[in-house]
Amino acid sequence: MKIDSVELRELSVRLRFRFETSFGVEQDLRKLLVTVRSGDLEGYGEVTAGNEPGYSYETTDTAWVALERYIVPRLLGRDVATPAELLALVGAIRGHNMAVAAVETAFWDLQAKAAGLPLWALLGGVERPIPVGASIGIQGSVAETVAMAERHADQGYKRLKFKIKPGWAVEPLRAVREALPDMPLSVDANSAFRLTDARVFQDLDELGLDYIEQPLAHDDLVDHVKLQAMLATPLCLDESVHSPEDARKALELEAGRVINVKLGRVRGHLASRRVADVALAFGAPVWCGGMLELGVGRAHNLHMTSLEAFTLPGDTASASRYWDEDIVEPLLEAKDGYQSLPQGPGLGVTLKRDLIERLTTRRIHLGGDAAA
Ligand code: OSB
Ligand code: MG
Repeated sequence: MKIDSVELRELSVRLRFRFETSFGVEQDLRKLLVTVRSGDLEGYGEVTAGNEPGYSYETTDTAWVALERYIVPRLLGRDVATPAELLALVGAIRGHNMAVAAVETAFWDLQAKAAGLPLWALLGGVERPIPVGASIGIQGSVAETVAMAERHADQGYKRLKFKIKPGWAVEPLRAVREALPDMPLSVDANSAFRLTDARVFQDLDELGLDYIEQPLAHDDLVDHVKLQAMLATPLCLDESVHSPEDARKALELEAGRVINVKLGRVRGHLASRRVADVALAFGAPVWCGGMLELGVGRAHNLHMTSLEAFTLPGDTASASRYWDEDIVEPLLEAKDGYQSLPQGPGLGVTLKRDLIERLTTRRIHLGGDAAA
């Protein structure tokens, strides 16, 4: 498929809640939407970076520059047959995985539309209900945390994940466990602790959590190995895994026993599938992480989760939990804790163009007819 043109748009959107993690607070988000055009077809991708380099060094601004200056120029006018070929064309670009993933996932959408197949089928997934959980930010009090937990459990979510940080971990989780004795629970520290904080994790180890996500440094495996050896609860790696090779090394060392797969963090669908394959070979469960996505990113997450290796509930909760209005139709809503795979060719969602136009704060059209 010839890559005729690529459009980048920045959208300004406001989350329905203040999302506090160990790395900061997010609510007013700047999101990038990427449209890749080939002939009459369009594929869509979303950049999953945040406004600030708190979770990753990538941000909305770095992704814009990486796409405009380095990634898109290598693709324009090229005839690309497969996602692997597209990745080879940008293979000299180190890092910037979230920026690359936005065009790589858009290309998959384009190819699935050209083939008349839903994206999940092209990825080799199975059509099935997708169990999802909710990721709950740091709250102002233990009582509010328990109330949030009960509300999301009532809504049918299959697993509740709580953000923790030094000074906010054991007390809120003990209270949630007391209120919901049988609920699958997990915590996510987003790299905020050090090995010398092992005591916190030994206390959490008593609560029967499904896993403890990224307790230690974003670039660490060695200390995670030491911590994992001290605990019965599996560690889950998020920030430490950027490629199938990272996943292989982490699982070989036993730096963790579960992997959170995020399309943006690992460079797109092909890499996500390979990470999932590596995990399967080690018998390690994987699940699909969330990055507070709009409808395009949310739909990509659901299609990826159709792969059989994804055995634990992901973070792709109902769109209405995040947004007053989402940018795609149909609205991707969970019922009783299950999302369904969008139907139709490609992503299976259509863009709400008027809404997107209203939310757009900047736009650039690269290649093709520059006036379009
Ligand atoms: O660590 O999983 C994370 C959001 C932004 C950055 C990092 C993370 C998250 C979440 C939210 O946990 C998941 C979601 O509800 O989309
Ligand atoms: Mg995480």
